[in-house]
Amino acid sequence: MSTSLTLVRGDLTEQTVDALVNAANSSLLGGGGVDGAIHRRGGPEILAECRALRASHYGRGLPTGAAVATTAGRLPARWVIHTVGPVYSATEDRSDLLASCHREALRVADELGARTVAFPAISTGVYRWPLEDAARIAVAAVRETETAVEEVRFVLFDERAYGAFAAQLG
Ligand code: AR6
Repeated sequence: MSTSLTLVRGDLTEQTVDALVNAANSSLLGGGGVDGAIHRRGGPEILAECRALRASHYGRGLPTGAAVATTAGRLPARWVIHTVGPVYSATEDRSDLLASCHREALRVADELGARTVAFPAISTGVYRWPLEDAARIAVAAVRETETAVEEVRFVLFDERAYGAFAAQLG
């Protein structure tokens, strides 16, 4: 089945979908940006599950490019899929790790049975990945992934990010 890729300009935490993807860090204990907004609006249940996952599986942290799911707490979604994007490097090619975030998030979505999944522009904030390049990698990774997810929605916070993703979907 083919997956439709859609774009929305707005706030990830307001999306009514089966699963929201969080641009987390390997501690799984929250942070700024999308991660901060998810924990703030989703409530303490999400952090409680993240702590339990750390204790049971990720004592050394969730590796970059990997993904894991928790409840979405009070958010209008069933699950949050946490993934850790790579910090941008001008000297080392880390694009496969960024692609892996998208592949792994969709693999976890398939395990959960999620049919609609919303992604932020992973690594383009605190982790400084140039938007146009990140958009190219993200869209290509989703297009190349075999998944039962019916809609992948990229949710972009501002006009520049929206434009970068729109150019890729063109
Ligand atoms: N909805 C949609 N997009 C958003 C939202 C939102 N509510 N808030 C920010 N963005 P970032 P990263 C955009 O920094 O670069 C955290 O501290 C933002 O404009 O959230 O992967 C984590 O704990 C940018 O385009 O994630 C990690 O430590 C994009 O989301 C670290 O930041 C991603 O920005 C991860 O950095």
